[in-house]
Amino acid sequence: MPILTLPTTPYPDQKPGTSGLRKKVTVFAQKRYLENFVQALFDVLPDAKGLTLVLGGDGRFYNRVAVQTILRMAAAKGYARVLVGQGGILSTPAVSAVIRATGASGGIVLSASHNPGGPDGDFGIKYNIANGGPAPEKITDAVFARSKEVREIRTSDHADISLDVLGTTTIDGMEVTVIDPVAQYAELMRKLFDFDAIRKLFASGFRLRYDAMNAVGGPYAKAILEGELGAPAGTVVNGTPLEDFGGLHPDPNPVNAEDLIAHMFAADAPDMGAASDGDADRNMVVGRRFVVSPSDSLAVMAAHATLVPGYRAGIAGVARSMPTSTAADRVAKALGVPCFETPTGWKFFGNLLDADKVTLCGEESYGTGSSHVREKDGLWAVLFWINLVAASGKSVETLVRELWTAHGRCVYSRHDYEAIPTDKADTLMAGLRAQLATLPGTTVAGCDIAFADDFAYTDPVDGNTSSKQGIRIGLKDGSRVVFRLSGTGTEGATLRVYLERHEPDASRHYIEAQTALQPLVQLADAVAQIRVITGMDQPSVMT
Ligand code: VG1
Ligand code: CO
Repeated sequence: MPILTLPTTPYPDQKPGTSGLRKKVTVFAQKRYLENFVQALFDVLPDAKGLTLVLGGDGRFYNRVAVQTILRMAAAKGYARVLVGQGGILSTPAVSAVIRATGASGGIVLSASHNPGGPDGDFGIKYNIANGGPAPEKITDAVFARSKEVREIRTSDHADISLDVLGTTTIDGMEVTVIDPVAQYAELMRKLFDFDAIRKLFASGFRLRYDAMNAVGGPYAKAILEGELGAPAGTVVNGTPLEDFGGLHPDPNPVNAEDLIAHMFAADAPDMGAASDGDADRNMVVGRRFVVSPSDSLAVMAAHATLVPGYRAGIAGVARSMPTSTAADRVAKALGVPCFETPTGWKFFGNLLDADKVTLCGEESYGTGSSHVREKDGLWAVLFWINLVAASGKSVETLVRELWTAHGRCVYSRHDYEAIPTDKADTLMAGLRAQLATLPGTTVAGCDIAFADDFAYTDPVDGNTSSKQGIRIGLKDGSRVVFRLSGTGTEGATLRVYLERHEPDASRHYIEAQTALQPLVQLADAVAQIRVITGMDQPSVMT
């Protein structure tokens, strides 16, 4: 079959955001929209002769079409081999695991992660490099630049291949191997966790409810929890990946996973609840009638890591994204290991992990992970927690309350204002930036401001800098408010306001977070004029 060169016209809007290029399916379905982006990527990457590419996605609408298109283009690029998940399915952490285990040169993840799916929903594409992690900004910037110039698509005219049967075929001399999406990942989990102890825990009657939100986490959770660890059938709910996630918003937080929360607060609640997102890299952990904040989750994992076989030797350090609470910093300090603060997005953790500066990483947005892959990993985090429960004999709630007793509670919440007209969101951020010099030393809404800045990061490994990563306002008592605009949304702009207050007084740990954070909410509105500029009285989502 010949390789074809097809003319194309560049699109101006193919700038990757926090995690790849995400757009409405209707945008991706435009003529050669996907092809242009993939061509821009392939133009930026070196010669593919002899190299292996990993390919898979979260199964959402358009996944299968995109897989076939990319296979044909990969053949034209000259890859020796593509490993594609059966049915076109691979979770984000599984792509990372497969790249690392097979020595592939990189991988393409087809997902818009936590964004809704279906014909009217979102689609996304992301490139991961040879370490298994998201491409750094140097690459994503180059791809964007190239996408504005791309005039030719190189592809094969080979017919679609079957994605449903395991085995190898070829497209124009390129081998395509359809792999079991779970096998390699499960192998890695067996190495990290005490499967025997977890089996005993389930055998003793421990009850878990894992809500895969009709997304890609289902097959992984079913195979490992029910298949290997003896969790009863039905432990994993919403476990079959659906093209539209059954209408669910596969973002595992108490608002979108309300059904799980209802079960966890019922009279006969299971011992532990968990959920993962569209591409299974996020996790929410819930105790019986007790919601765990993702920032606390990272801190608990760091504090008890040595209870888990894969981390028995201790952790080298911890990294968290800037808006994530400082709970992990406090644990790291007590352990005598460093804690790094990075911009939002997993791509900033890659260098720290590669250089062995950190072992555990986390974000406030329900993402936790470790050096086992170069992505956040939903099921891994859930297995980590189950392993902690098994090894300590303590409940999820007790593990978190002990963290608060030892280090104080970092009371935390994120308020999202969604679908703001972009010009208004820009006005709001510009207004904040204009006040940075004058805010320190003043008192606003009863809060004494110590500092105000726009977070900038210099990567300690390669020296690359990233600026304008979020406005921070810090108070004299250590509380802080952070403002940034989302880089994953596809409708207008989303303002994220992150609120954190440290409460050392144990008698006040029971105060509900939204109540305890009210003074900071007032401060945020006073400095950013959120209600005036957006016309919104309330956040769209509070987590
Ligand atoms: C959000 C989260 C961020 C996360 C990113 C990708 O980005 O805040 O912490 O890394 O999503 O997660 P933003 O720019 O919208 O705030 V995933 O699971 O959607 O790939
Ligand atoms: Co995700």
